[in-house]
Amino acid sequence: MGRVEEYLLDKIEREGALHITLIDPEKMSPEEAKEVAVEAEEGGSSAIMVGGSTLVSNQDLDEAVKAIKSGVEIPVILFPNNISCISRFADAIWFMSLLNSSNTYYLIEAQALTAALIKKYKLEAIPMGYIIVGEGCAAGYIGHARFINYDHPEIVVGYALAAVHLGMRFIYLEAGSGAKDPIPPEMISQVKKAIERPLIVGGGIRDALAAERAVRAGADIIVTGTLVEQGGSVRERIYEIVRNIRGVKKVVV
Ligand code: 1GP
Repeated sequence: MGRVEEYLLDKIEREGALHITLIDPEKMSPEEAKEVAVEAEEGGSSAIMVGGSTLVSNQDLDEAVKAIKSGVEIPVILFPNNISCISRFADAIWFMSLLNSSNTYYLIEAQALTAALIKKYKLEAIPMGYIIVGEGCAAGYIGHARFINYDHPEIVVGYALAAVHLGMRFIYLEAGSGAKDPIPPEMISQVKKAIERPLIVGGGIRDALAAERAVRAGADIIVTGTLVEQGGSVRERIYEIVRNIRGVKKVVV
């Protein structure tokens, strides 16, 4: 297990639940990305994820990661949507498979194409099973995700358990960036009950209350992206989320 994974697990153990800020280099300049990351760290985010559903420029990614790294101490983790989303300047990469994709490219082929480069760059690869649920937004469209309704947690539990049996160490329930409704607490609960793995939840979480609801249902890591693109004080909005989720008792029913 690598340094970033150990750091995340240790922090979950100590604090109960973590917040991670997602930065999409397509939506801001490297300087803006750095500013957001600095404020996110000050607000209490435990890491910065860098990626976006439509990101294609490796150069833009490199510039963003370098700028972010120059401003923060917390780890920078790549959140790749394709083979171009690898940067040698990051600390780690979610080595993820989109489990409910109908396209083998997103299941294993993109991973096979980038595995050697990740080794060459000595990037810490953190194995993660990624499941897109509900509307899925751009991520669902790009990733050819088979639609899973919010009313069918048992299907999502099946994917999550399969990921655990395959040895994946984190599970990510994704509603899609900008989703109207975040993943429902009942679904989070059922997945968390079935797996003894850290559970990441993201998509459509816009305020501290929604984040708290997800953590209460069993989420270990909350990811927000759109929140930092809305202007105003990033630091304050993230601080509110972090304050609300820290130490929340998880009631997995
Ligand atoms: C996307 O889950 C993340 O992968 C973030 O979603 O932009 O809706 O916060 P939002």
